[in-house]
Amino acid sequence: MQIQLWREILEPYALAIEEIQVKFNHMISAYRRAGEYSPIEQVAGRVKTISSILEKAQKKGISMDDIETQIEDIAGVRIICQFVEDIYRVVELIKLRHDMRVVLEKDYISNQKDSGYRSYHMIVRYQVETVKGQKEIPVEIQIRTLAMNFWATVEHSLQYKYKEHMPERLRERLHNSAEAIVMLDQEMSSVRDEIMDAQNSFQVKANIISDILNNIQNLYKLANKREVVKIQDEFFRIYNTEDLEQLKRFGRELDKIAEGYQAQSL
Ligand code: 0O2
Repeated sequence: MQIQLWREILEPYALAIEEIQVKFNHMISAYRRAGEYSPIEQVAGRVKTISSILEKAQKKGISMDDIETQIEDIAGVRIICQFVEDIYRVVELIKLRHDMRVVLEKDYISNQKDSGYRSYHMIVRYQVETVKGQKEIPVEIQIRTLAMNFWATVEHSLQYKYKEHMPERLRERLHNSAEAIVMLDQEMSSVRDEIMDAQNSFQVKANIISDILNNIQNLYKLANKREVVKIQDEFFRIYNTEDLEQLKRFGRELDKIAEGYQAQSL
């Protein structure tokens, strides 16, 4: 890695991260639009700063020329899930993809690190198209629960502050809190089905309401205004009953009415 060119060298890494984030975010929206539970809750990405790249290279005794081949987390994507079960589902989904090739997996959930760190890591190789041609980029994907992420974020900042000199009492507290996080994840998993049901019906309701409102808005352009106002009043009446089945029926009937008007307008 030529240090004076580091901005240029890191560009394809930034591109890889942007593309991968778009793809995972699209996956979240696709699940939600279909009224299904998304195993991915959030996605974030970053290119390692040049100072952390140099620090890691120095720590691991990697020469400047070998940085690009030896440091595999220059591009990093973090996937946050609600439940531990979702992490393994995401791992399988990634393995099925044709646009990223998994070259390494580290399961720090089954094999918790001594620090207490838990997360599932994958190194994938991802191809980008740059103005200079194609380039295959290694990307580290860290998959963890919201609870694991909370712990790792706090611990990471303390590590940054103390380096190798973390006070023993603090280290012990972090160990204890890591155990509490394991328990929290287990507790949440035990009510996973119930939480997923609640979230699904929330999403289904949101999708139905959005479809109904779209139809009503379109009908304002196509149908008699008095008739649309009547439909709208009926929608508010059903909405206030909080009866999802009635709302679904109303949505289906409105679809037919909207289709009828659309056919007439052609
Ligand atoms: P940053 O700032 O997040 O990029 P290592 O030899 O342990 O330094 P290795 O072998 O390259 O790292 O891979 P490993 O162990 O899978 O860890 C890579 C990344 O996982 C780290 O990147 C952290 O992001 C995260 N990680 C690993 N162990 C811990 C831990 O004990 N606590 C926290 N909070 N995060 C951890 P970087 O480069 O260390 O840091």
